[in-house]
Amino acid sequence: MKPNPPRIKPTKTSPHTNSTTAAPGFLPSILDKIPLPRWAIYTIIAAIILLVLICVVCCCVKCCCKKKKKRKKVEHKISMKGMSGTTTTALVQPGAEDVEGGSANQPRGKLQYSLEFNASRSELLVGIKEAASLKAMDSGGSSDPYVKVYILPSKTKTCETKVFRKTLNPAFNEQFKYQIPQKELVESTLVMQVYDFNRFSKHDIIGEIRMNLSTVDWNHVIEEWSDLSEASKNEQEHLGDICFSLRYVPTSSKLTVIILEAKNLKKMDHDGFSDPYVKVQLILDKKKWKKKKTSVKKQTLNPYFNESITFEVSFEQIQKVQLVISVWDHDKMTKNDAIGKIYLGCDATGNQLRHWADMLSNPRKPVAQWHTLLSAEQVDTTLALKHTIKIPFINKAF
Ligand SMILES: *[C@@H]1O[C@H](CO)[C@@H](O)[C@H](O)[C@H]1NC(C)=O
Ligand SMILES: *[C@@H]1O[C@H](CO)[C@@H](O)[C@H](O)[C@H]1NC(C)=O
Ligand SMILES: *[C@@H]1O[C@H](CO)[C@@H](O)[C@H](O)[C@H]1NC(C)=O
Ligand SMILES: [Ca+2]
Ligand SMILES: [Ca+2]
Repeated sequence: MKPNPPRIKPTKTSPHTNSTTAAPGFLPSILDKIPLPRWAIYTIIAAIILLVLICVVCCCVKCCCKKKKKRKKVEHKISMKGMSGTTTTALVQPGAEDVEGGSANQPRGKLQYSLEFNASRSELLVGIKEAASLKAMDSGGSSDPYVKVYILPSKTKTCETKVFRKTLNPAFNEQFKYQIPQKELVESTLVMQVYDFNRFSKHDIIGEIRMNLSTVDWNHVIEEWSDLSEASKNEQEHLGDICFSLRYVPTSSKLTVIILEAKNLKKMDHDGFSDPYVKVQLILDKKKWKKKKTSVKKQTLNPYFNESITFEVSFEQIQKVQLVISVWDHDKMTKNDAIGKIYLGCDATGNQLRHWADMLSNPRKPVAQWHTLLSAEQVDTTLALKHTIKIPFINKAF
């Protein structure tokens, strides 16, 4: 059955719908038939238009807010009680390296690895063989790949291969050993992440492989190629920010670091907090030289320190020294965990280099700045690479 042709319904329906659907020519005659004064009808029409307008505006505002949220986070970081107004990210100088990392489903390359489990020794051997057709992360059309390996959920031991400079097909050929009982093994996930090393900025993740170890047949040695997939975002976590001031007095050879405060530190303990303290260390001629610590602040992710640490550093030494600042979680029973780390010095980069340079160009004046913490492994890798000329194996514990 065909539906009735659309018609303007007679006066039975409310005057609202009538007045808005009527054709302009009929408008005056229809208005005359409605038992309401003209001004009342116009008011009703105006009210309807206003309502529609408000709805449209509301929808627009909602859409915009979603987009702005991301930006707000960044703005928050920058305005963070910033002492000198400089940004806190380490990505200050993208320079030649660190091209923006493309779309999600672009191929990232593949990785060849091997797995072997010896149940009687509770020993898992993870071999990182080689990678092929890796995605280029640097502007020269290349990457500086290395592989990071760890096992979830424990994540007690993170292993890394050497960095291979400027290649998309590195042959790593390294093997890592994990002590893990079979019972735990089958409840674990193995994560292999390929990173692009950057001297001047944060290391980019090229891609990763996640393996559910409960599904692996351990009767054979496994050796295979797998495509890298996009890294899951939730693990590239925020470690926290730290604010400190630097002051150098050349005439008295005094370098003073005032650890002011830290913010949004990563939770390290089961109670949802950390017990942070800050370690300040100087490296000179590739050796650990001097070291001091702040006190421990109990159960907080936003500790306020305001503690001053002074080192004697001659004017000649200040040109060569590296200042390593790390935030740690104090634990009574177990080993203290590193939350994050950064280093400054004439060979530092980005935000860190700028802070150091500001200090040197303003002798006797304290210069304060916020910094975003990087992972300890990442900073150690960078420092190790700088040191490879003399010390091939760097001690990861510092
Ligand atoms: C596991 O380790 C034990 C002790 O070293 C060794 O005798 C055994 O052959 C190993 N098993 C496998 C499957 O490699
Ligand atoms: C691993 O696979 C097993 C069996 O398919 C499943 O029960 C378990 O939830 C998976 N674990 C993870 C972490 O995905
Ligand atoms: C930080 O410490 C200095 C010196 O100990 C002190 O003079 C200053 O008042 C402290 N600042 C705050 C905000 O507590
Ligand atoms: Ca690079
Ligand atoms: Ca703790």
